[in-house]
Amino acid sequence: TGHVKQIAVTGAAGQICYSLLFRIARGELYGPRQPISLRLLDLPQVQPALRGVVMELEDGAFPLLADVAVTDDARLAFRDIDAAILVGSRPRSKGMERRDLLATNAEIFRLQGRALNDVAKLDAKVLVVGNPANTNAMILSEHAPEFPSENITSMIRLDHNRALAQLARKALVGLEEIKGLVVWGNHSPTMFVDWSHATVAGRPLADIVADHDWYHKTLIPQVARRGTAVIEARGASSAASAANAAIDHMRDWINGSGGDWVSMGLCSDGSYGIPEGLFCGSPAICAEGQYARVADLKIRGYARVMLDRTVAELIEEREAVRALVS
Ligand code: NAX
Repeated sequence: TGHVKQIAVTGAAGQICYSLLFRIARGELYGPRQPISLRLLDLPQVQPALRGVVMELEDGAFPLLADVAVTDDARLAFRDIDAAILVGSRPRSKGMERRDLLATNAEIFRLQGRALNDVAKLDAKVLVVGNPANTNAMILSEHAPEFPSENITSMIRLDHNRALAQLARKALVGLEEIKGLVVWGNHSPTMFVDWSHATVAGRPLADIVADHDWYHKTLIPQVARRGTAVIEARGASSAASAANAAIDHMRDWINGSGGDWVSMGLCSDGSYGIPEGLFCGSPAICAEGQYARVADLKIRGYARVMLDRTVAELIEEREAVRALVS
């Protein structure tokens, strides 16, 4: 099976995966000529539900889907993988303290980090979707010391896509015409939609929209609250759009972003005043299976304040996790 791409997906019995897996099976990550094999990981108690998902994958009769394996063991799921999308995490249940939520997820990503370290190929591309995604990615990376931290990323693409869609609508331009948009920081209401580098046909997007009040008072809070708005309307959290963002993130990383910026949660190299080792939404350009962080941007005034604010929250999460283990 040397030429079949091995893709691990965790939380495979959950609602995001119910959309994600079928799109991967159609070939949306590696393209229409690349056979793939899925390794589905979820908890022991949901294995029956997972078998139902496997039946439906079979019933999709996907020509590219060479094989589907199901397991509750990360070491089996991650062996020799080319890519992993880590969606599974413990959601916050009623009455659960934030501390318990962090602790439970820290334990999940500690174990998965070890497994990744021990059995994955060093060039595997990993995306963490499960919340708190940035901090989970950091824990994963810390427990996979031999696995390159640059091959671990976290998802901020849903926020990026949400912002892009609203901006294109307001500016009356096509989505693909907007270049240089970035969402910085934590995947949480503190994330910062930065339009200060964004352009349409070389013209600053801010000049085209003109209404700066709208940017500050409508767009930024609207993107921040979008997840909650979807829950209120749908009675369940964003799933299809989250799966779509995960596909966009991985597909661009694998196939390139056509010269444009995308937002990815990247392990900080210390630039932009983001402490090294934190996973932070950042601008990147993808080409030939690699991403390059967009460097040397000027971050001033409002942008500086907003970036510092979301970074402060990431530092706080890191301290909270540190306090739990010591
Ligand atoms: P579901 O609760 O429907 O599914 C989660 C699945 O993960 C369940 O099947 C559960 O059994 C499994 N799971 C739990 N612990 C596991 C472990 N240790 N190993 C393997 N599987 C495990 O949640 P869903 O709506 O699919 O959302 C999944 C995660 O994505 C949540 O943490 C959610 O908060 C997060 N999201 C992250 C987004 C982002 O932009 N980074 C956006 C969408 C989403 O909110």
